[in-house]
Amino acid sequence: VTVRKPFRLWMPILILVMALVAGAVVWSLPTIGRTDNQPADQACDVTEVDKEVTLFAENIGKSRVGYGLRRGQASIPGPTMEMTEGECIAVTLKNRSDRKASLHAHGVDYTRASDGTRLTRSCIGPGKDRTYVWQAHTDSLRTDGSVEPGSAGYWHYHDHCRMGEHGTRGIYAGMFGALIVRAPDDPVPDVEPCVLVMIGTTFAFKRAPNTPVCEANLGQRVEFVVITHGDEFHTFHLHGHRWADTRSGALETLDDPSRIIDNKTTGPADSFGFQVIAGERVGPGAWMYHCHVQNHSDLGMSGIFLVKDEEGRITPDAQRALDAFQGGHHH
Ligand SMILES: [Cu+2]
Repeated sequence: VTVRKPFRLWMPILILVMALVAGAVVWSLPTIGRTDNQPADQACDVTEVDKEVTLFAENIGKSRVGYGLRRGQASIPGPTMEMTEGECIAVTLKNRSDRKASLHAHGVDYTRASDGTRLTRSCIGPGKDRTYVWQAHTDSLRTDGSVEPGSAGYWHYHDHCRMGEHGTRGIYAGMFGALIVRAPDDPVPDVEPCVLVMIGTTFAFKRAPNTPVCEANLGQRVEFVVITHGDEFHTFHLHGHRWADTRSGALETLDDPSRIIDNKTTGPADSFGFQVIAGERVGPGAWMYHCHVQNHSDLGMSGIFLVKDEEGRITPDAQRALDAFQGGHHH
């Protein structure tokens, strides 16, 4: 009896050890590969992407950080990314800023490896590079017959790592940009999209009269992308033009009942966009855009949509309005 006693003592210990090992394996399964950046970890094979982009994160002056396509070209907002449904894009971030940085996208498909957060260990330190992979899918029917929407939309990307869990300091430093995903049949604008980012009581840290001037010739198709960041809610208003409150800002058919608006309420991390025909029914001019929260507009949240004539000349009327806008704001 006494001979078998040690064996009976060993059995529970052995079972406990085996359970611990099994538990450790199961626990580590979801995290295997989380710091790697292998094709299998991404939403699509990084060796077969449709587009490759390099983005640099760089300090701008003392308090700002931006993204740029080349060294020394960081801007706020950063470069506008464009994708078409069905495409996969690999964005290699070269962090040349002084703190941790990442890319976190809204609206598209990505895996944990491209989530761009501390939680998923997909931030990178200063001097490091990392490739983030985004996939935009087309709409389709699920097996139950319901519609799975496509990725098309006016989205955005931003830092999620600078000096905290949520990228708050990155966003307030200027680390954000627009991400436009088009459906295959979407019309393409005639001029570069006008990206307006409402943050604090500014448009991308600028107040009137230093806010962006969106320019187009009469009759051109112009695309606006409006992104909100920070802690304020805003109401974006554009003079002389209006759009449908839909995914693209357009109506699908003549009897599409979607609401037509020229003023939209937005909150932090909201984004929307639309296309207008510059000066349609109203002609050339310096048309104002502004936040319609009155104390925000009074603090300088306004700018100009400059519609020139068909040959690209600024009309005398538009010039007078531009001068009044410049002279009416003291900063
Ligand atoms: Cu506002």
